[in-house]
Amino acid sequence: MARSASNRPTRIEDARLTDVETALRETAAAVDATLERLLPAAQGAEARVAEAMRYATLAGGKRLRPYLVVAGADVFDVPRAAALRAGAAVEMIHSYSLVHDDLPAMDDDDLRRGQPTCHVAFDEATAILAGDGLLTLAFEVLAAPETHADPAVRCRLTAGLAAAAGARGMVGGQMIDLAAKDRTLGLDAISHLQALKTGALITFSCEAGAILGEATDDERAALVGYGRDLGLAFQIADDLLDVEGSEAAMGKAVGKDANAGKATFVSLLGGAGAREHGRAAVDRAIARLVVFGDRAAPLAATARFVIDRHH
Ligand code: GRG
Repeated sequence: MARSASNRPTRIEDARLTDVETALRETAAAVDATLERLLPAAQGAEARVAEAMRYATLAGGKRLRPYLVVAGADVFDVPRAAALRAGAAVEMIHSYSLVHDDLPAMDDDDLRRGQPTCHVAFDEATAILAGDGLLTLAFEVLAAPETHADPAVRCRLTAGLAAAAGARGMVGGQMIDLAAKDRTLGLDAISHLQALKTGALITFSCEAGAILGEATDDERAALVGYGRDLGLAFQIADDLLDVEGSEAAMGKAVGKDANAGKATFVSLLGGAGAREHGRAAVDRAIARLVVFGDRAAPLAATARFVIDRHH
């Protein structure tokens, strides 16, 4: 199933943004079907938390992270069902992080993915439990034999996702972000915060395809490098959209960072400077893909899409 991609040609510039939008839409539909199966409605006294988990995960979202898992896995011809399970696990972690980020104790938001946030639609305690349930279900999914026949691969996936989501990754980034409310961060500190808070999970999404495909160390490192630069470009685009986007298009409150006086790539570099910083990250991300040749064309197109996206 797995095979080395290192001896393939290096032409990857035929990447098209419209193809990314179509592929994202198609993958989102497949991810949604997978999530629907993994998050069945429950019976009994505990049904409310299952309902809140479904509410937080199934209603919307671009599904960019699962798409990255699938696009990376495609480089190694990983069976689609396995990639979708790993992508669904990452999306569960992402959805949990949004539920907890929106809580009154954190960002206190009312709107997410175009609908009332989980704690508004249910209640605060249920939203906390729904996040906990999604966090733990993600690892249950990765640890199951349906994700990969080889227990060592399942172990690598589980450990990788745990590291990306935990205190040295997303949770650590959230801690830095909360602590930064009372002081202004510079470019290095903002870059470190980004690499942990949003970058770690995006990087793991890219790496997961290489783990599933039992890629060589060099191939896995190339996808990790690609993921780091892509994650930076994604965050810069998010900062730009926070200034330039609308609540209707984004499905969440915009202008919050500026209103809170928080430093972002845009406040530090200006709009044009931030976009240039993001484009440079995209160029670096694409350069990492040379080892994969034509097979990485969708990943190259995705990098360009991420910085130019409108929502
Ligand atoms: C609470 C442990 C914990 C972590 C929260 C990621 C995060 C950490 C909070 C989200 C805050 C935020 C709005 C960050 C900016 C970048 C980002 C992650 C945006 C949301 O991701 P998208 O655009 O959302 O992929 P969709 O809804 O499309 O999935």
